Amino acid sequence: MRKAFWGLPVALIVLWLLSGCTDTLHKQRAAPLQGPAQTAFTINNNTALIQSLEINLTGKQSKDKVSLYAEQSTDGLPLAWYLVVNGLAKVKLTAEDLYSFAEVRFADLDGDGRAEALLFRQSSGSAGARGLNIYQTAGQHWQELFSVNQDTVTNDKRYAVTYIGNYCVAFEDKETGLTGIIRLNESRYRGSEHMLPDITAWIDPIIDYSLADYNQDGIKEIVTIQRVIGIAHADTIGLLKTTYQLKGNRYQAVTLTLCDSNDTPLAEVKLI
Ligand SMILES: [Ca+2]
Ligand SMILES: [Ca+2]
Repeated sequence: MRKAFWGLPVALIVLWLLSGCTDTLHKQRAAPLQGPAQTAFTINNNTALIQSLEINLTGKQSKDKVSLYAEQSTDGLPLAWYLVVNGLAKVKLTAEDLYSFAEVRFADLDGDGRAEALLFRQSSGSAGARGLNIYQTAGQHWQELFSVNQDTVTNDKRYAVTYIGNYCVAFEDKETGLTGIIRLNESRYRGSEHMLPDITAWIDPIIDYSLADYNQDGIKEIVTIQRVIGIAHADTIGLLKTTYQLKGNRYQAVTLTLCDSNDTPLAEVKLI
């Protein structure tokens, strides 16, 4: 009994001496409790709150507080995006495709009644490139369901876009074998017909994502949209659409479709 009585105060004094000062002890006690798989998010001088919202993710009565933070360089460029739920970091995005702006939205894509987190990013450039990562919100660690790495510059080794005369352009994607003929609207090129033979492969990065249950199986597909450019950047002559379907725990690209500028499909290849 006597040993146990003295044991606790002695241990506290030793801890106090090891820590060097009472202030450190206070900070250690004030830190949030951490489970093995949870990371408490700390705000510092380099983090900026971009967006904050409340949504019921856990199924409990009270709503969860979701915050989107940017870790920024001294000139304000994002170095990382964080999604934080009730003070715990669930997502840290530091890879390529950070873009300049970000926004989080929630939608139930797989039809299980639980919202997935959609982390959109947007560039400030003229192409209006957009990035999207999607996460399942169940469990301590959010599972990534969808992400796409894209070239921000035209990969002219992959695509061939050639004017073949008579207001027609031949399109070829050498990687997937997708080929098609894009018929141009003659009236758009009055006075600039001489520029048509100069059309070369110029495919913009993804500018938008369409999320809808196209095949009506209860699970939303994701369609990424890229512009096929004609004689100038303002001249969209076609659209390149990649359709992703949820296969197990991951969205996979299933088809690549070439459409004309009115969104009419011209040609399609299967990707799996
Ligand atoms: Ca869901
Ligand atoms: Ca579907």
